[in-house]
Parts: sequence; structure tokens; C-alpha cells
Amino acid sequence: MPVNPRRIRALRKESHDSHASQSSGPVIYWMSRDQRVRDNWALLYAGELARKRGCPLAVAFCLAPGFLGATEVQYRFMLQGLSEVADDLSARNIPFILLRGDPREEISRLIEEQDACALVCDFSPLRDSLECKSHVAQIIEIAFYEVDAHNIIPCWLASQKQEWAAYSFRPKVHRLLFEFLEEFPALPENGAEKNAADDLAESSPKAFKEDGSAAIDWQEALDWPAAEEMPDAKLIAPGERAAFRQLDHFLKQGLAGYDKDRNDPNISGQSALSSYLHFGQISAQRVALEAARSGIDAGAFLEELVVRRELSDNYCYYNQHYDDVQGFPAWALRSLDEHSGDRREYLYSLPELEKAATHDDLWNAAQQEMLKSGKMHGYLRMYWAKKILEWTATPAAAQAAAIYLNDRYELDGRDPNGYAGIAWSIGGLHDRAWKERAIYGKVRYMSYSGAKRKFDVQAYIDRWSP
Ligand code: FAD
Ligand code: FO1
Repeated sequence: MPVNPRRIRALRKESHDSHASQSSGPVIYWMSRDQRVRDNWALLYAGELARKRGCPLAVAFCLAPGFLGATEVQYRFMLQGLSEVADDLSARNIPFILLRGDPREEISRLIEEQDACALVCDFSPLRDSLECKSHVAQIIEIAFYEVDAHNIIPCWLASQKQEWAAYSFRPKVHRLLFEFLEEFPALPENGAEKNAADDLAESSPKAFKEDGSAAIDWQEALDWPAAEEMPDAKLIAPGERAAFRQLDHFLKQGLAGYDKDRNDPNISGQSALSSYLHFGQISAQRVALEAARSGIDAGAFLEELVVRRELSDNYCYYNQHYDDVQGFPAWALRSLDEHSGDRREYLYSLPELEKAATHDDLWNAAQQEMLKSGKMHGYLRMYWAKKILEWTATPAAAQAAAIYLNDRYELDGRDPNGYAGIAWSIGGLHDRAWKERAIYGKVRYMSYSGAKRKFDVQAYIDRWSP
């Protein structure tokens, strides 16, 4: 079954006067956001193109140091996942090429070196990623296609404009789910083109060790001083297989109680899939299919996984100010501005926040949870970001601090969900106006006493305080 053409858009059409149409090289899938072999529409489409053209398929990943403030911790998680990707591709005779440097240069050089006949990439709404692809599209001469392999409904189809809230986005999503929430076909092997693929693997930069195994030495690959961040962090296991184990565990143990338990930070009531989803180590569409087939009422979970998650992509794609205060809705920006002169009882510097050294033991515990596990509980992320608004000089400073900490310490950070979640907490994005109060204006407020009514705050503090 061919990939639904509505998932694909051409970033550069094939020009028949160029040498590209006679090229004998591979179709290259430039993997970035969707770092998996199973259930990957971009990889499936690249395979489809390769079969049609009778040429081999290869996958390239360009390791770009310092991506949006990520540290060694996140790179290690990502590279361990990529090592599994390389193994799984190798089992299907598909070469995996690990590049290092600026993708603008590295991808175009690879195309030339390999005499590639077409390029396929996955989709991200983030600025750097869009700019990078648009640059590559301008300098290469072969056909270049983008496939939204991250969202169930391609971001540009789900809505053609920025949606103001879940209520306006939800009906659009539900209408299109019928078409897009479909089962994935299996990925065929590089078959008749195997010899060409072997040649390509021989000549391409090595993502494989001398013994032929595909493991990536992340330390070697990173080649920059080890970061001091999160030295004792106990992180979840990386990779596609670990992601499937977590999904299985959640379907059996967590889904039935999700609606009730997800807001209690003392219970593992959430799916804990966000880091796997962020790095594309599991497909949201696979998670949605399995949840929908489980026979359990998955409505509340699918609302988060599909509507809220894809709404974040919608925000970042259509609002170029997704990470500054200009991205906030006008009512919130105006209201925050009116309260910009309000007295702040506490003012903390970024290092004080970073070290979890505030007067608020619940906030400190949430910050510690992030430092020690690479994942703060969802309920506390809202409280955490809102308190930063209360304790910094301006909403802009609060947003910048929240983004810095979120992107540096969360495994799932540097994601549209993070920029939207922070803009929701600090700037009223996708929310409505609430009762006006100091500093927050009409932006929704959250309090320590409110948290105490929801869950056992002391138990959480005892668990995460040093
Ligand atoms: P579950 O509750 O099991 O949900 C399943 C999936 O649905 C999540 O993995 C995620 O992909 C999606 N989802 C859940 N809640 C939301 C939401 N509110 N908005 C959009 N998608 C959602 N999420 C990130 O993935 N990365 C971030 O950097 C991030 N930063 C956040 C910062 C703040 C201030 C706030 C308020 C929220 C942030 N979120 C972020 C959204 C949400 O808190 C996390 O996705 C969720 O807690 C991850 O845990 P889980 O996978 O166990 O979620
Ligand atoms: N994608 C890449 O193509 N190359 C990278 O070096 C890279 C690093 C990276 C580090 C942390 C992180 O959270 C994501 C990273 N990604 C990288 C993935 C991807 O580009 C992003 O997830 C998307 O752009 C987010 O929309």
C-alpha cells in the first residue's frame, strides 16, 4: 500500500534538465525528528521512491552539536536510540550514514558524493529545522520531499492557520482521523538493489564498528567535553525497543486509570512516553492505534496524545514567536503588561532556580525531579512554570528562564510541546481569561494550597528533596 500522498509535500521538484534524473545513486532519507525504523512514514516513502526508481535506499542522520541547548545527557539518549536504528536498518540491508556538523553542508555534500537521486526528510515545525530544510532545498538539484512522520494528521493539513484552543482544533482533527489513523505497512528490505546498497555502506562514513556491529560510540561521536549537568540522573532506557516495552506496560497497567491518576505526581499515572515520542523512537500513531485497540476507554489519553500534542505543532508551525512573548494571545499579553509594575515578593536569579534554591519546597522538589530523572511530572510542569512568572522581573524573563531550564534538563525538551506548555502556563496560550490578580493579570493562577487539595504534597517533597 503506497503512502497516502497527502502526507508528503515537495520541497523541491525534480528538474528534468538537471543531471539528477539520470543519477544512479540512492534515495536518501535524511532522518531527524523520527528516529525509528518501524512505523515511519518518511522511511516508508523513501523506500517506495527507491523501489519505483530501481535504486538503493540509504538513511542519513546528521549529528549537529548543541541543538537548542541540549547537553550530553540528551545526546547520549538519542545516540543509543540511533544505534538501535542502525542495527535494525542493517538487518534490512539499508545503510545508515552518520554525519557530523552543519546539516546544510553535510546533507548537500552527501548527495553529491553519493550521486543521490532523491532526498526525503521528516517534519518538524521548529524554526531551525524549517530553515535548514529550506536552505538545502535551494542548493540541491534533485527532488526533495518532506513527510510528516511525527503527527498522525500532517501538520499543514490538520489546519491552515494557528488554532486558538483545543476546542477549535479538536473537530478538525476528528474529521481527518478517519483518513489518517491507519495501520502502517511493513518496511520491505533493500532487495534487488542489495549489491548497490552494500557498495554504498562500504563507501559511506562509518556508523558501524570494525566488527560490523552498528553500535555508535557516543563519546567518540560527541567529541566535546562531558557536561556536568545531571551527574546522578537516573534516566529511562533509550530506544525503540524500550519505548515499546513502556507502551506495553502502560496499556496493561496505566491506561485504565489514566483519567483519574494522571494528575497525581506520586503515582505513575502517565504513560511516560514523551521522551520516546520527542526523539521519534516510537510513533504517536502506533501509540494511538494500540490504545484505541486495547478495549479500554482511551478518550482522555488520546485527547493529550493526539489533540494537545498536534495542537503544539500547530502553534509552533503557524506562530514564529512560539518561544517569545509576542506569541502569547493579545488578551494575555495586554493583561500581563498591565501588571508588569506589580511588586514581586520573591525574585530569583536563573542559577537560584536551576539549583532548586527557592523558598517553595514543592517547586524545589519538582525542579529536583527534573534534574534527577530528566522528566518532571506533567501536573507540576504547570505549577513550576507559573511560579517562575511570579518570581522573575518580567514575563519575558520568566519565559526565557523556563525555556532554558526545560530545554536543558528535560529529556523531552526542545519540543513544540515544551514551547506551547510554557506559553500556556505563562502567557495564557490555548486558554481563556481568568479572574484578574497581581502579576498574573488574567492568566490562570495555580497555588500551593490548590496542589495540596489535589495530591499528597509532602510525600512528593519527601521523595524528591535532596
Ligand atoms: P501522558 O500524560 O502520558 O501523555 C501522552 C502524550 O501526550 C505525551 O507524551 C505528550 O506527547 C502528549 N501530551 C500530554 N500532555 C500534553 C500537553 N499538555 N500538551 C501537549 N502534549 C501533551 N511535553 C513534552 O513532550 N516536552 C516538553 O518539553 C514539555 N514541556 C512542558 C512544559 C510545561 C510548562 C508544560 C505545562 C507542559 C509541558 N509538556 C511537555 C507537556 C506535558 O506536560 C508532557 O508531554 C507530559 O507530562 C509528558 O509525560 P507523559 O508522556 O507521561 O504524558
Ligand atoms: N536532530 C538532528 O537531526 N540532529 C541532531 O543532532 C539532533 C540533536 C538533538 C538533540 C536533542 C534533541 O532533543 C533533539 C535533537 N534532534 C536532532 C532531533 C530533532 O531535530 C528535533 O527533535 C526536532 O527538530 C524537534 O522538533
